[in-house]
Amino acid sequence: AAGTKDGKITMKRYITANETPKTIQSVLQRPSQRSNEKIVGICHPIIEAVKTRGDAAVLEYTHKFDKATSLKSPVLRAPFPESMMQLAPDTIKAIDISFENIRKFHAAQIDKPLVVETMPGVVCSRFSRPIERVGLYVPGGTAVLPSTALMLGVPAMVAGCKKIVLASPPRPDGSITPEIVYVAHKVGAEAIVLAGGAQAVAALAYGTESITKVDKILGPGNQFVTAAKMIVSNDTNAGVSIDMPAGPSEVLVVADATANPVFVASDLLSQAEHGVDSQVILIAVGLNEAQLAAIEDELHNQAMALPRVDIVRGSIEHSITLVVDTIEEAMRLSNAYAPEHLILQVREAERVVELVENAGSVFVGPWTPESVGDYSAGVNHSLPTFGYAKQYSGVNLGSYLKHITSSNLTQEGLRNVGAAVMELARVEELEAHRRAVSLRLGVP
Ligand code: HSO
Ligand code: ZN
Repeated sequence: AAGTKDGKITMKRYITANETPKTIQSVLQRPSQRSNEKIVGICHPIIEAVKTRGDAAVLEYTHKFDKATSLKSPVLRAPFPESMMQLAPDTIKAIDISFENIRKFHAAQIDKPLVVETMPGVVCSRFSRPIERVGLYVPGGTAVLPSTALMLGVPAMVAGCKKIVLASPPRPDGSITPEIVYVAHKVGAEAIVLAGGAQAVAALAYGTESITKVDKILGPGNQFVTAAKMIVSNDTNAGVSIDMPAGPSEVLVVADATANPVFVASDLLSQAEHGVDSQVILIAVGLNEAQLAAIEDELHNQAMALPRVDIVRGSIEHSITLVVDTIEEAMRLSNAYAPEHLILQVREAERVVELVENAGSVFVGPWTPESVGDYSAGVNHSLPTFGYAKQYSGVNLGSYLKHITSSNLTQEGLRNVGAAVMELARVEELEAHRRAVSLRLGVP
């Protein structure tokens, strides 16, 4: 059986040619999430409490949920003390290199203002301005994630957001991971909210005595964070937007006979170790029994040597291998699944990229493990999960900007377009609209 307690750690295998399309569709369903209503029901009173009682409520929840009972203030303000960002030189170097690559890639996304003359004398333009205040949620939980602080903070800095506030649950001693403090410092954050969950989201959305209200909240999180983000973004009185809905992390690897089983297994496992709810899918293109067995043996052996083998067992339990005949079929299935991460370990991987319709981020060829994108290549790792790659982009520079349009007409321009405007105003029976043109042009 798949990923059983002491048996072989292995993904359930399906040969698509032997199954009905319906079966394949159903095995590609994401594992269902804990009832959303229940989570929402838990979040509502927390959000209300923070809204009405501010800092005191945030602190109470942090004492309760994060066990940081000694914490006196829910916020750490810049300039952050040196003593809170003491790091090994190698760690500083790794953060600095990653920071610089992420900065470069996101700086290249700055778009020049667009100017189009649609008719003589009718000039339309579009330009961008940063969202003024952003709140960046960096999850706690089973791993510390300074890389997420980089992925959210660097584009905010590049976009020119005036206020950058991080939020992350503190450790039980009330402190925050020094790597996260260092990143907060590097991106110019004004504060770190020492809270997690719905209480952190509420504090960012509504503000408290000591926490700045923000205009947009970005960042991944567990189901409580996601539900809270949905709730506050639906509250028209909050005036806050969010990046995207989030679900458990996932990877889909497409591998053919040219793929190295060692590499394939390591990529599957690097996603599997994130959490028991992570999902990992292998689409094997034209592999025979021996080739499939080679990957499966690698997966088991590498998994057994991992410190987080227990988490891996959990995620591999609901992960699958699909054996298909052609790369076209593989990509059809991948596009239908819309993976957060898509890894292509196939011949002519670059050409296969052209077949990608739905994916958060693509990793091309044998030398591109997902880890490079998770940390240091420069691409963002805050990506749409749970099939949302069908309609959402990952976090990018545009996530921190508004695009504003403007039009600027000359008298000649108004003459050129005026008749169309007046006619449509007449059709819509909006006479004041029509007159705004006719009075200017001196026509009836
Ligand atoms: N793969 C995760 C990001 C991450 N990996 C953070 C390591 N640290 C979701 O894209
Ligand atoms: Zn990862």
